[in-house]
Amino acid sequence: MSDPGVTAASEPSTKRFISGVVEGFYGRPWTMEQRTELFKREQKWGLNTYLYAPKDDYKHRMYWRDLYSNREADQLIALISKAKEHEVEFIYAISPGLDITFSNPKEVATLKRKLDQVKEFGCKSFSLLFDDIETEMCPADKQAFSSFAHAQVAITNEVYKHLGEPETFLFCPTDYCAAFCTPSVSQSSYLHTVGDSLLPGVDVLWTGPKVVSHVISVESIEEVSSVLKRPPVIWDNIHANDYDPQRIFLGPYKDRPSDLIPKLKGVLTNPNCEFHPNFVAIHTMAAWCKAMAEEGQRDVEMSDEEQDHCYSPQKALTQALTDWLQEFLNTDQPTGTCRPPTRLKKESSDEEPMQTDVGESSYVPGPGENPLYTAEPLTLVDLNLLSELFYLPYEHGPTARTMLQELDWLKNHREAAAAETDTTAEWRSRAQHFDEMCEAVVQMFNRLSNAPNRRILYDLYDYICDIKSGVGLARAYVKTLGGRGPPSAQLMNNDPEPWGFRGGLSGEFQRMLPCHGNRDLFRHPPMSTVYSIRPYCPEDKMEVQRIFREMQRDGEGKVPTTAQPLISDGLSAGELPPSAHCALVLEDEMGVCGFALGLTDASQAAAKIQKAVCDSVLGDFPSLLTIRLLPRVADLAPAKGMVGGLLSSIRGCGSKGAFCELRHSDRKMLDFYTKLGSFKIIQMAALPEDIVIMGTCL
Ligand code: GDL
Repeated sequence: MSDPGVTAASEPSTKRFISGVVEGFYGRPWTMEQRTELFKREQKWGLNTYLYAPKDDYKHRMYWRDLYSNREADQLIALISKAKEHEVEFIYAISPGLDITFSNPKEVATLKRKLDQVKEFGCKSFSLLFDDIETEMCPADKQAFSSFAHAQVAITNEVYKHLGEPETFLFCPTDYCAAFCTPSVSQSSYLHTVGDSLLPGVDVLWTGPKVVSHVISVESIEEVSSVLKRPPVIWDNIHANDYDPQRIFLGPYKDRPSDLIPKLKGVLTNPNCEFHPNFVAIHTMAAWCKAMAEEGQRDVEMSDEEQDHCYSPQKALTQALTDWLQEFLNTDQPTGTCRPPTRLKKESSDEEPMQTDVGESSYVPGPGENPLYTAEPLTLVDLNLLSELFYLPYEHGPTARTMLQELDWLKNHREAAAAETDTTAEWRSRAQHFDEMCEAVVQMFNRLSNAPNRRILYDLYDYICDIKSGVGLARAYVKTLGGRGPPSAQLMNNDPEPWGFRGGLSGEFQRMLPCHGNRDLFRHPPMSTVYSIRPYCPEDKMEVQRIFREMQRDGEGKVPTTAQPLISDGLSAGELPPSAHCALVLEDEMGVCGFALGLTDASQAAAKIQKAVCDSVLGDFPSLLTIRLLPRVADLAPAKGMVGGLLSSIRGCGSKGAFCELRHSDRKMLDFYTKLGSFKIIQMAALPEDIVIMGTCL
């Protein structure tokens, strides 16, 4: 087999918009019963496709060569016919990329045989997936193909033709998101090969800017479409949770403008591993898919912050939760999962609890005995709270955010709880409110765990237990701060129970890592700009000088011409070379937007330029660092990353400490170093008035 030489048409395909679900996550695949349930829902909600791609199904990926046994065949035949019954297009995907030798005709024949078998089961649509595989080709393939993309495209085109050019045939590239493309989407030779050589009838899957994309913009899709020469089918990982066992996503489909729809070939969500909790993910995505079609027919009122005029995530969520509530109350369970009849508490009544369905054998407590345990029914408010606690990968729901903010405030103002101050009354009232919010979580847990539909509950159980405990610890902490809890509350003593230190070994590893490991959504809301930090190279000199000059002229630290020079100015202007491994640059989409430079030994420079920095200072802080950012860098997280990197190099050279010179007028950097916490102002008699020196020990 040789490299394909097909020219693709750039006309947008006229086939229907693909919408639905991809079962494409790692871990336990869904059961046949769950998949059938999915088809019913898809049909009800107007979705038309299911892509079968469970990563850990043996014969989909690891043992892709093996044919299905008779029993498996029967199951697949039944499933495919169920999909048909519910007007859902069943696409069978196979992932041969772990170990296939592309250039071996026997391998290609094996792949065809496997897909022929599935075709015999009644399947008409297929997909070849090359995600998450080794990108280095084996020597035999290197000989036969000029690149990995050529190898994949050749086999895909051949299989597509072999199967009779099915109406739907999807290809998942190895570089399936912008973050994987080198050096960029528009310059990726891999994607260009796919765009140029993949037959036009084959559609391409794409996850957006990242594997789990926070936002998918129209521009980003236009860019990739022009390289691929066709609109992509989005494989959306927004609700996927296979990468973190502590998270599940119950928030609405969000941050994909509905203007995207006409630019796409389709959208498939790869949701949470747990089947039942995907009600919201799929329901809201279905609402999004309908958004354009229903524009004009509906009167969609948007709040100010919602810019999409066709789709409101908040409204879609409420609608989904309202429908989901009915599912929770559904007692139609397979044997073994049905809970005993519900005993419902009567609302605000002092009569005996209303027992709706107490059978003849039910125990009735006598006078003076314990009353039977009663459960309040689950409410829409509970489900809304549940969704807000387990919202989306880059965002907590509003209630979760408020709880974090309140805990943070209560902790930072704890002196008001300990002694009477101006804020004591406010502290108490906010502590009380925090306690009520925690209680609402506990009540939600109680009502959920009594919900009749045990299948949904069991899928959610670990998560709701976890959050109940997490909230419980925070609540106990606030009580202790307010002097209302025992001082030896679990979290405060030195020998806590295991639930006082959560996260296991993986959590421990994470807590040891700088920045990324300690990242949380509350303190580090996601950046919409992607920054990269890399070592400075000689070609950056001009850019660094340009930024320096620009900042001198009109940046925040604008400098009067009469001002005393700084050592940092010499470094930034290129008059002093930085020490080895002590220079970094920051880049965003537009280019270099900041830099950090350091001198491991600043004594010579100080003697020349800044005599006020005397030996006593240099004894404790022998090194210097400077950091400059263009005003467009609003987020200071990348600057923190640069300081961290530079200080660790300086420390690596054996230095005891480092200082920085700042001008009073440079509020942004003064604020920045102050907030870092580790830098303290160093008082120096002979220092010019407009200069501040801050130092940190290493
Ligand atoms: C991936 C995998 C997917 C997985 C997801 C989230 C694609 C194309 N492949 O990279 O199987 O579920 O991340 O972890 O998304």
